[in-house]
Amino acid sequence: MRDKILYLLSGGDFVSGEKLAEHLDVSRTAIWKQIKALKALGYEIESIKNKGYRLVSRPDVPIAEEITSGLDTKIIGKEVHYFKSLSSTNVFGKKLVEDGAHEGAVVVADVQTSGRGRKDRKWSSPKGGLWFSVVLYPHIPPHRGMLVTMVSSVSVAQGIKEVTGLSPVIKWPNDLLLNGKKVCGVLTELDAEMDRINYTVVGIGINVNNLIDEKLQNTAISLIQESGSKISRVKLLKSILKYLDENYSRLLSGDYGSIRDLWFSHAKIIGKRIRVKGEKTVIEGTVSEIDDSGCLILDTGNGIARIVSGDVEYL
Ligand code: BT5
Repeated sequence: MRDKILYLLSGGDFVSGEKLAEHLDVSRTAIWKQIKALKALGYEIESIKNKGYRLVSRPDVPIAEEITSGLDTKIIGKEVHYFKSLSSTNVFGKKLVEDGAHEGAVVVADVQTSGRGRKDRKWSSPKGGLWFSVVLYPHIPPHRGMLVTMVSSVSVAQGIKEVTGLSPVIKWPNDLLLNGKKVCGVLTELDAEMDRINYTVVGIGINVNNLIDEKLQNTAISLIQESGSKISRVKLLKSILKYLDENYSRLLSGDYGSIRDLWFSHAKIIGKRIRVKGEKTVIEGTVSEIDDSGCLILDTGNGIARIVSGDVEYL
């Protein structure tokens, strides 16, 4: 009902309680209750006797009503679950999968109390950032799982560019950098059988208007630091979901080539000398290619190495 009320108030003029009640076929008291709930969520709504209600401003909080309004996507973001605080949006995303969530369901939290990176590393997730996960069921072979991360990173880069004008660079496999510092990390968790992926939960963490943890000041950056002004998290999330919808459709249709091309246009990695730290190995070399499963192809000087995962350091 709240989304309908917001829609009816979106013109910016006063709308009487009676008219709202009539449109929604509920009592005026029910409308008043919903207006109260909207105010509690941060909507500024003026109410004047005999005139009705007027929407003055909307909050920059990624609640379902804000994200789904006007979001013209086929798969992504039809279902949005917002929390003020959550342990981790990826953990909740996996619960949603167990409950049979629709593909494209989004979980977003203002704060994460146990945000995680890869290999259970800690992910700092204070207020002001954008911490969210998307549930996907890409029934592609498991060896192409990396493409889901690539599609997600590209979509975040496109969204950041559209909303802030900034151009982050993708660092293989899952980072987005601004001025050499990490502005976003992607954690793709998946469940697969031998020949196909059952589900993936893609967790995306973006430093937007949040303060950067003191320990991370040398390696991390936020969008507000780079752009000099506050960024709308609602606009940013909607933009990313729009691009993700487009790029994910490319993945489902098997258009791996165009995903690779898009990824390359945001990653300047070919010809770079790097060191990759794996679980037990460290390999150095020059990047000669990313194959169409998203793996790094390195010329080590002694031969060619194909890298499936690891942490990259530029030399
Ligand atoms: C990542 O891991 O970069 C994946 C981060 C994914 C976070 C999202 S938020 C929504 C969803 N819910 C979750 O619980 N997680 C996902 P990795 O490549 O392992 O990088 C982790 C490292 O990044 C840490 O060890 C820190 O050094 C650094 N780090 C932690 N918090 C950061 C932050 N806010 N900004 C930049 N760097 C950070």
